[in-house]
Amino acid sequence: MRRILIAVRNNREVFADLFRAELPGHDVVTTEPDDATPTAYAVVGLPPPGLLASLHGLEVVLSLNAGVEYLLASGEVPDGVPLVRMVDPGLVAGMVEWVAARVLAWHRNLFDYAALQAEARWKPLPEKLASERTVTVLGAGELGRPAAALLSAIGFRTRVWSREPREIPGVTGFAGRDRLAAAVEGADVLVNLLPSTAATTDLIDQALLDRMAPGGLLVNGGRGATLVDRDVLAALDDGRLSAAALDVFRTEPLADGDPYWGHPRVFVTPHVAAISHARTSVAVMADTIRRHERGDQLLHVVDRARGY
Ligand code: NDP
Ligand code: OXD
Repeated sequence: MRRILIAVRNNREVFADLFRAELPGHDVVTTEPDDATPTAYAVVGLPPPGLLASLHGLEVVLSLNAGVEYLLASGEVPDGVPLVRMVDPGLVAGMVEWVAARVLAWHRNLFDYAALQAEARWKPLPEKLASERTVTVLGAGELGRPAAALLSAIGFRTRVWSREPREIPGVTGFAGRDRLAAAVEGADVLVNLLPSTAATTDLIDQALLDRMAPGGLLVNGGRGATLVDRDVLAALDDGRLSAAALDVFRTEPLADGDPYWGHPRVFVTPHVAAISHARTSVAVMADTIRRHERGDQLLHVVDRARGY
């Protein structure tokens, strides 16, 4: 009976019961028993330091998160043990909705109308068609691709940027660092859905923001480390950006007194753009365990050299 340790932060028993229903022949535990049985599978979100390193007999680490920079930085996933990141229909649906909600709210002036209502002002604002706006999505992965496809279906002129060329019907693709500026040139909206790696840290800086059309929207659903915060704030203050919708931050929770909190053109959500729903994510992780035990190739194994 192989052991599955559920070490997610919240709702451990809910996850454990779902795993027991999916994989009845396994020993599903929520704390590590003090015995000699190896822990074949660890299901983790952001595990406490030392937890992964303390386990023996690990065969696969299953991340509840799509982004695994924290696990990689911990250095605790043993060499040779696959780290499988979360790719789950619930996560995709959440991110696509959040990105579309933020882009449409800006496009249809809903942020401005909320501010006007607070002053009881009846003031129709100029409107544009979606087809008159360009949206660039940084990242064309599991989340970036469907987000770009939906924005394109709504009618936006849509571009994506990735490391390798990616084909998405109706979307213009750009690949490689030397095509980043071209991907962002003249964009009205810049959406970040990149993972946090050495190559993406501080990528969105003043020089890149200056490539956008004046008065645009920045949407960050990827990771906080990709933004140079002072450059974003400066662009908001001088009108180069008209708004920023931010879900992720360098420090989370966002510190009291952080300038993003009180900025009238910043719209904060507390890292909720896409959450891993227990039902859909356990189905995906149980499938990974079945694949492993059948000897099939695992899907969505993190490439540690690339960092995602
Ligand atoms: P994927 O690994 O599927 O996709 C990542 C994309 O980024 C790929 O298209 C990849 O290019 C591109 N990329 C990575 N590095 C570079 C680079 N240096 N230059 C250009 N392109 C690059 O990840 P997901 O789509 O599943 O998730 C993306 C991120 O979203 C996660 O890592 C996480 O940080 C964040 N996230 C945030 C959530 C939230 O609630 N706010 C929830 C879930 C995820 P290529 O296609 O060529 O490999
Ligand atoms: C993730 C996240 O990476 O929730 O899954 O940020």
